[in-house]
Amino acid sequence: GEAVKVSQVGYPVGAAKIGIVGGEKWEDGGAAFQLIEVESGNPVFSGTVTEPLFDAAAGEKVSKADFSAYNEPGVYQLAVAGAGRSFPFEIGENLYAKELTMLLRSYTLQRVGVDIDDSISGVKVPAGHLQDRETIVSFDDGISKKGDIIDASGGWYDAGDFGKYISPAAVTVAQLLLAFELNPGAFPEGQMSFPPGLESAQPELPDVLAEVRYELDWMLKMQREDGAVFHKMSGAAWPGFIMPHQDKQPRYMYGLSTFSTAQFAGAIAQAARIYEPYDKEFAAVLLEAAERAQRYLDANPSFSYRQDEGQDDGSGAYGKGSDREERLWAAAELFRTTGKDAYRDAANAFDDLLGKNAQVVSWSDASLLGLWAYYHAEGADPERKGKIMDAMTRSADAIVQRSAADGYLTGLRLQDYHWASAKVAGAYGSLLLLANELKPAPAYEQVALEHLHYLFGRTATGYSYVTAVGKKYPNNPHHRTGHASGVLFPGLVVGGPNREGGDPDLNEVKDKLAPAKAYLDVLGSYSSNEYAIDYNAPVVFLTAHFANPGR
Ligand code: 9MR
Repeated sequence: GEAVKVSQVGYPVGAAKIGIVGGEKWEDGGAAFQLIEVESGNPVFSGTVTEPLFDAAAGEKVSKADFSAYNEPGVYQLAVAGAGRSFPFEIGENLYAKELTMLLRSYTLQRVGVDIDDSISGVKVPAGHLQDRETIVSFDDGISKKGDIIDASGGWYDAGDFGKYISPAAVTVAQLLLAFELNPGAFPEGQMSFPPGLESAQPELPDVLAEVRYELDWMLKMQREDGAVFHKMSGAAWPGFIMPHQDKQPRYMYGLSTFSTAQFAGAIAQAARIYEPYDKEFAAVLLEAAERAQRYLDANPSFSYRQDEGQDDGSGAYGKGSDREERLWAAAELFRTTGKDAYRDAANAFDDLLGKNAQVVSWSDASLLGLWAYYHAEGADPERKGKIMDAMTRSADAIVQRSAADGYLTGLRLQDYHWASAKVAGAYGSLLLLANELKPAPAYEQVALEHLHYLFGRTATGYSYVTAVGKKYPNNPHHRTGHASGVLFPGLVVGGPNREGGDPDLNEVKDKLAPAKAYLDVLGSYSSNEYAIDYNAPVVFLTAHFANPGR
């Protein structure tokens, strides 16, 4: 399975199906390939691979084996003369439902403050960080006082560490809710098989909304009376590789930023709209919180991000130097949810962001969520909608073009192989699907699927970047609870190749590795092998689209 790369999950009937063969010595354009049915051992389709093309990201030549014309459901391997055989994979009608469930259940397994005993994955975690009920404010600003105590219990751990941060939380919640909004058919009743005690108390709520609510309830606790939102909370020092309940250090509220307040307003306004049909009372609580956050932003029009001593010593920074992208999102999402003119006018103040190419969603840039919300708001200005359409299709076209020239069929540029490149691959796929909603184009959908094939194992390293998905996947993710309990949590998207390095293990070897191969499946490599909630989110979005039988 090393030289012949395929989606290690499989290819949908009717879609393009391409395998990739490469390696330092690969020169064999015109080599024969065969599709072999695993059960019978019989070849069912054959062809020749394309002329080798040098792929700069992988640092080697690659050829493509195209078996798109073959559409019989079954389990197959791709065999290429002179290179070997791929891992087995499926061709099928209804793929990816199992993977979607795994990706979603990862959030349940990351819950803070509850006992988890999950027979499906074998994950067993005693409730941890009960001290979050008494989170200590770390600064004075006239409204908060150093030493104030706030209940900030619950939510999801951000990643392989134990921090809880508003920026990745907001964009994660937003992408999960958007996945549900656009593909309700991919989220059937009972999908999550919640571990005992974690079932939703609201049987009418779709499982994904019950899970997201766990995070929303925590986010609401991060907001002050005046509408401002704390940036993050964590211990003062990085915890070791221990179980959550063994990390007894006090936890602090750190920072306050206009961009996390705006991200909060965007995600919470979106949630207010989506929960409304199921739970009017909760939706009203959400809407009040989002509007209060927006009032704080209106009263504090310049960017601010408190930096207090020691605040990044034991947790991630998630810092950026602007908040306009997030302010656009907040105003546009409130406009869409409420229809109020004041929010439309507030969103209209960000015209410059409508004119540029659309950027993928990330914790450091939520503008695409703003464009999307504005476009779908009733009463939106048609001229601005036209600009949004142009911005999104221009970006989508550029990804399609790059994918056609790329050895592994993704839109990843050399500079995209930085910390969390796998998330970027998911986000490129998501942008294509959003563009496809505005202006349906078979190429947008197909190239989005190529990004899912990449994430599921058709990569230069031969790894699937999702734990327990495919045949060769990360076994040693930088994940404290998994490591300390000895259980690999399934369905975690890891950061993936990162040419820039960032941890001692990767730093030692990165300069000898091609960008798309700068990945280490070792515990210590937090800059290439850590999981985070916002890495899973775009992959949920992509997978939900292709798992939705009604699409
Ligand atoms: O995902 C984040 C990535 O975009 C940043 O480059 C990196 C360095 O600041 O931080 C990543 O987020 C980490 C966070 O700071 C702390 N928790 C673990 C996150 C995943 O590695």
